[in-house]
Amino acid sequence: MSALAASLTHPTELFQLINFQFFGGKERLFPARAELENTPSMRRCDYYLCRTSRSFSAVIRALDAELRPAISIFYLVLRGLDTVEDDMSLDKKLKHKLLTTFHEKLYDPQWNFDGSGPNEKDRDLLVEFHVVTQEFLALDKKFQVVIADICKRMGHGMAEFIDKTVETVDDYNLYCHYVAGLVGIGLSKLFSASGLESAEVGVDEERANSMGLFLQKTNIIRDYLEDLEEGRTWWPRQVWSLYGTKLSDFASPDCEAGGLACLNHLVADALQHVPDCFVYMSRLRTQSVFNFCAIPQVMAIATLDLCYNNKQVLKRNVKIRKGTAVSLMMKATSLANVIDIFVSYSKSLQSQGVTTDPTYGKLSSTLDTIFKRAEQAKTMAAATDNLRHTRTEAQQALVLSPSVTIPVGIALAGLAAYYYTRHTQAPKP
Ligand code: D61
Ligand code: MG
Repeated sequence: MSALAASLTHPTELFQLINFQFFGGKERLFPARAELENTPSMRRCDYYLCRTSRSFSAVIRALDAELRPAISIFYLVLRGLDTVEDDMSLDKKLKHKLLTTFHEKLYDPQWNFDGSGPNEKDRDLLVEFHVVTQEFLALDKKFQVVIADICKRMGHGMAEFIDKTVETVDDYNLYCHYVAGLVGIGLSKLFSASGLESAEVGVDEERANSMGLFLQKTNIIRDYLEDLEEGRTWWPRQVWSLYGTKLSDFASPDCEAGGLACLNHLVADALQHVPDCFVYMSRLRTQSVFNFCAIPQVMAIATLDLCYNNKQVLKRNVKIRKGTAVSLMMKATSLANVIDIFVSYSKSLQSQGVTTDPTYGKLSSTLDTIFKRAEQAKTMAAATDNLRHTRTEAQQALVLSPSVTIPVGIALAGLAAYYYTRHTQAPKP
């Protein structure tokens, strides 16, 4: 209800929110797939997927059958790994050992871990991790090798940063590569391996990496205060030292000007990944995969626009309205629409641009590049948007939609009754 209240001043959002929540908008965008959760451990994994991710569970669950189990397990494996990384109560040596050997645990269906701190929100995922490994071992080998390889590389990368702070912009890019770029790379290889996307998607690691960096940098920018309070920081010193003497100073009102300039610097930096994201998304040919990739991206550009030059970021958690999120999700189902969303937020950023910021030039030129690439992507969209295939519409109509299942059910029952009476009739004399 508070979400509805927050959108009261935005009538179109309010309309979208009500449509989404009460008039089947959610089910149309995230169709309930024929139940794939046919083992107790897969049902448990689905429970953990929904519980550990508000933002990714809906798009993952709407994926086609070829990908849904592999990507659910990929998510849970990395969420488990991230729970180890994020736990500041763990002994550092143990943490290092766990992170670097986590990929081996995937082949041990008995392995669990109950040593996470009591306040770790996903500690019970590790306590019951055998449900994840059991389902991991049930996946096709071609998926297992991708997941285990990414888990190994991410774990080693996270271990590298246990004692290392993010000093340079190179460190920042490297850390984001480990925790999110590798997710993009792994996902792309899973897409290609499933046959739902071309080989090209899985081979171009640079574009896949950018998809992850754009999402992770947006999180890091937005979570400034939350991370600071938890005693860790991902804003690179090379950037923040241009604007202040201590990163935590930005939270105090006297250092607000420096804090905002630093924030704007990081927003301009994150926007550099957008052209790669356009190229990446323009290659996707399967509707459910497109939605899965595009929805987080449009949330990220909306979040960057909200964060830009916004002192609230330095003082409390900021979040886009639920109504905005729902409107964006509903729209982000074609490349043309996704590009429009990016252009619209880029114009907003352009109009807010602080001309006195040292990075104003950088922001402007990055936005200009985005506008140019958006033009090119739109011509691409005109040719490809209607080629994308929605595997499930036909299947779903047959399997799930009551408007089909009820009449089909009645017809089948009638047919059965007809054959029954014919074949059980007494033979004619
Ligand atoms: C297309 C679609 C989705 C994509 C993508 C391309 C490329 C990359 C990503 C998703 C990953 C984006 C990560 C952004 C959110 N950041 C985090 O969750 C941080 O942890 C990073 C390490 C664990 C990554 C787990 C993950 C996330 C999303 C997935 C996935 C795995 C697998 C499949 C699909 C989506 C962050 O977490 C903070 C938190 O707990 O809230 C942190 O610790 O910094
Ligand atoms: Mg983490």
